[in-house]
Amino acid sequence: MPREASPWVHPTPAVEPGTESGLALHAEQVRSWRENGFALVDGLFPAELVERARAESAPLFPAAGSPESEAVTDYGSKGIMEFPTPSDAINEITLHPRLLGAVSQLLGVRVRDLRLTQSEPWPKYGRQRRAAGRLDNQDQRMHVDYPNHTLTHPADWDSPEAVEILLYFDAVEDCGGATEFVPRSGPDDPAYRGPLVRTPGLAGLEFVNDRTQAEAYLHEVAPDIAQWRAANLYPRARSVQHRPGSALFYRHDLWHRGTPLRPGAMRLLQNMTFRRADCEWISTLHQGWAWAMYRPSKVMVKLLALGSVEQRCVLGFPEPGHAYWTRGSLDAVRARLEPWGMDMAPYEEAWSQRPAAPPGPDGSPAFDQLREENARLREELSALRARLEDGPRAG
Ligand SMILES: O=C(O)CCC(=O)C(=O)O
Ligand SMILES: [Fe+2]
Repeated sequence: MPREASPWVHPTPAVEPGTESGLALHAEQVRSWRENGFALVDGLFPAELVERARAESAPLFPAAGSPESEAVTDYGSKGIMEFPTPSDAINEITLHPRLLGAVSQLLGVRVRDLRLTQSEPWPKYGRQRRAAGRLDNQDQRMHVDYPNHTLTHPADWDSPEAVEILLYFDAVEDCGGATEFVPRSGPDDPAYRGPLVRTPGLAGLEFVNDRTQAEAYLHEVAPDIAQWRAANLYPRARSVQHRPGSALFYRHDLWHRGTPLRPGAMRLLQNMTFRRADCEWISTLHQGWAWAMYRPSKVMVKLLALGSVEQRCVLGFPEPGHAYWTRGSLDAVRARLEPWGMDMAPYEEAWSQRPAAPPGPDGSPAFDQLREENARLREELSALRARLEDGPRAG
């Protein structure tokens, strides 16, 4: 019996750029994310940027309908498009002030207190075969994303730690395969009464991605879980209606799944996650930003040097006024990054206005002060030496 399509959820427009409030999301979008677990938003990015991101990414992946595409059976870009990517547009989207602003609104923290942990465009294809069998992602089982993002379990619903995003580069009418999700109805929603472990891959259950095989497996080994999912998750699914540039803001604890694309179609989207700086148990999915600093393209060095203070913070760079900054580290980082255009002024300024260091426990001057005093004495000494050495020649 063919499955009935789930009811659609349509995107709502973001705040117009340049509006006085400077905010990116409307209050209702923030409320929906905080209470119902999702906000589906249009118009966050300029259309031109979204088009460019697609144009710069698509050629790096197998073409729609190609034999190679039949072998792409899971999430990801196989490393080739992990942030920082060869596509300027993908990188620009990742650190776009409107996106960072939206995430900061959702989590209720400053942009400086956000950290990027995932940014990667990846393709999905409407394939003839389910080449990966139980692990195939064409028709996914209902799942939550937290198991491979965090070492723990998402904190209580009202203390969200991270925002995950699917930014679509296609219209759902063209590619099919709408993402489905289960909106949380409120604090008493049985689907969201934790712990969220009634899913393959967790709590002793094997990992199975394919919906049919996952539910059959659960039916066999944990029939109560299969029944619970059949009653509480699948019937309540809603489908994401998207066009290029629509962004689904969701959470690591939102039930959702990918559904089969139209045969022969390709869908490209950019997956991103930002966590709160204090949630270290949420891992960075990629190799890490410093690892990319040696790339011949210098893409990472430039992003860091030419980015804003906020954008650098999102990559883990210490903010102005952070204890990392001392006379020594300011000079050293300047030496490393100024040749690439880095402006150290905000860091210098915060340092020059730093409060006096409190004395050590025994009343002795603090380490920082001693270091400064040492540096001053060293300078005096070398000036004296220079004068002594110059002396005889001058005289
Ligand atoms: O393909 C989709 O629409 C959703 C993908 C997804 O949820 C996942 O890969 O974890
Ligand atoms: Fe997912």
